[in-house]
Amino acid sequence: MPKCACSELQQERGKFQPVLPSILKKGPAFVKPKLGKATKSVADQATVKKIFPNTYGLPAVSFVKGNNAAVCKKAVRVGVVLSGGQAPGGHNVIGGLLDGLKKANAKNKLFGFLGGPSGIVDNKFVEITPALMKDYRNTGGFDLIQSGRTKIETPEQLAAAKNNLLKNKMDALVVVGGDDSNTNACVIAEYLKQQGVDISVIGVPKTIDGDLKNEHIETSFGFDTATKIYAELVGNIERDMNSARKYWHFVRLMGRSASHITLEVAFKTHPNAVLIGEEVLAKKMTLGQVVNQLVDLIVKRAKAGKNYGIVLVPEGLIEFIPEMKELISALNDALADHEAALAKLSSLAEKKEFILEKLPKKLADLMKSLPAGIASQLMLDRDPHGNVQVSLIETEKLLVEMIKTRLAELKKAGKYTGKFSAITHFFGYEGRCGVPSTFDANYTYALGYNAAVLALNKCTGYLSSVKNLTKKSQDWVCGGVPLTMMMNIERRKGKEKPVIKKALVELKGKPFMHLAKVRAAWATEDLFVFPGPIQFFGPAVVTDITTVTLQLEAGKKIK
Ligand code: FBP
Repeated sequence: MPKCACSELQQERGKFQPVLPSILKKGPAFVKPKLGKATKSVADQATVKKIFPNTYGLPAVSFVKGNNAAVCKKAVRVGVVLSGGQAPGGHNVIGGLLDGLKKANAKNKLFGFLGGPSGIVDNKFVEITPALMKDYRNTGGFDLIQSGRTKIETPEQLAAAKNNLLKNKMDALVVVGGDDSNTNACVIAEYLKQQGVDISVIGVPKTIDGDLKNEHIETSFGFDTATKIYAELVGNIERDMNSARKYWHFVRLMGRSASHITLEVAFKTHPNAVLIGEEVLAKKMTLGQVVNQLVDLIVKRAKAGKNYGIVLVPEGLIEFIPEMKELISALNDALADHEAALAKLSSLAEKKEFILEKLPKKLADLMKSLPAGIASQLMLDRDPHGNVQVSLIETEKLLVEMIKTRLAELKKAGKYTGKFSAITHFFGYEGRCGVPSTFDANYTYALGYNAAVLALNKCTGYLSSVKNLTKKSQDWVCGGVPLTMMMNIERRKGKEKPVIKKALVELKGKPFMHLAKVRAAWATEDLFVFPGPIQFFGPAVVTDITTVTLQLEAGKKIK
């Protein structure tokens, strides 16, 4: 394993000791699980129960003080895997897990499966010792053991995973992932139970997208840091724009489906316009209507002498526009149904021609009306979980092209005299491996430590839950939430599948309602905020601040 080169900041940050919730502070011997009521899945209960007969309906678990020294007597071996997209704080999950295990029994061992879930199937792992962990504490990235998007689902993959876990005498597996990876964790937990194998599977809620949340998971880790990084960049652009006053900036922000990242970055920076995919869907807006809404703003600002502005666009926007959603869903099915035939065609152009013939005429016409680049991007391979790779679809460029055309029409009709010079940006990968904020450093450490406690208590099919997050980390509440509780049935790769339901932006939720109140003023009055970089040292008011989303959800008032 290569030793990483350390920057000055990393060396100083390495000394930071995350603050554990008080309940976990004395160690796993002093906390006992308290079981809540039996749970049910968020939807499609009968179907989910049938697919997960052994892990369905488990009670939620909370940890309370108590003597539980018995769980520390036998030395255990635990495997950990990082799954899916990177998110700041992954290394601290591993650090917390290691420290929780070692605190319980110095003979406990932690192993990291390499390269994501494929490492379990291929039996590639490394022991994570305190010495190895040392250089990775409080750092961004997943490079200690890397990540991957392999989905363990075929009978062969499941059997290989089981055999490798047994061969390595593992007592538990911790899967650090988003909604799809944790769905997969539940599939593995259920499979092991069905096979009579006594190995616990615990999930940890990771994703910068912020769409893995519910009453027990107030936020997924990484969201805090990633949105702070994007907000710094957006704030810098706003200041540049406000200095030069000659460009319109269109910034697409990551967040595959939900628009939480865009909403949070908007709260931190007050852009002139912010598109929220969930609102576009609820209002059943066409692409043309989305464009016209932006054109109206550009014309209005031009009349006030402002030929500049900034628009935030969620990367998942395209999937929320009803006509595009229908097209993408038909494309998903057609690509899955004709996989073999498509594999024989070599160029993307040939594949596109082939697929156009398989689509209903209305959708084929829509596809043909899109700029060639965008139509090709819609055809790209789905990820192993069946998701469209929206990070590769340049929606911001599509919007700019359509806006230019509309403004030219208005100019011809004498209804617009301004100048429109647009610059596009995409911020995604820039934020996924940043140095975790103090919030994420503490949160991820607590999630990992808590996962160790769940594993020692033989809980299986649970997601590590640490809540009460707007309070100081000492006051955070720890426990586990059953993975099946979050599931529903969705169509993936042309088939109905059980998956953890994504938490989208709620239009009746406090964060969106707040946006609805303030955005008209942001549109015209230039109330930009320049948040600057994440602070790791200094007054708590700048180092310990949590997201506006969390604060609003907790009922706090925001200016
Ligand atoms: P996870 O849900 O696995 O955390 O990943 C989310 C994400 O960062 C999205 O925001 C983005 O669309 C996608 O990953 C990009 O995927 P990839 O890393 O495969 O390019």
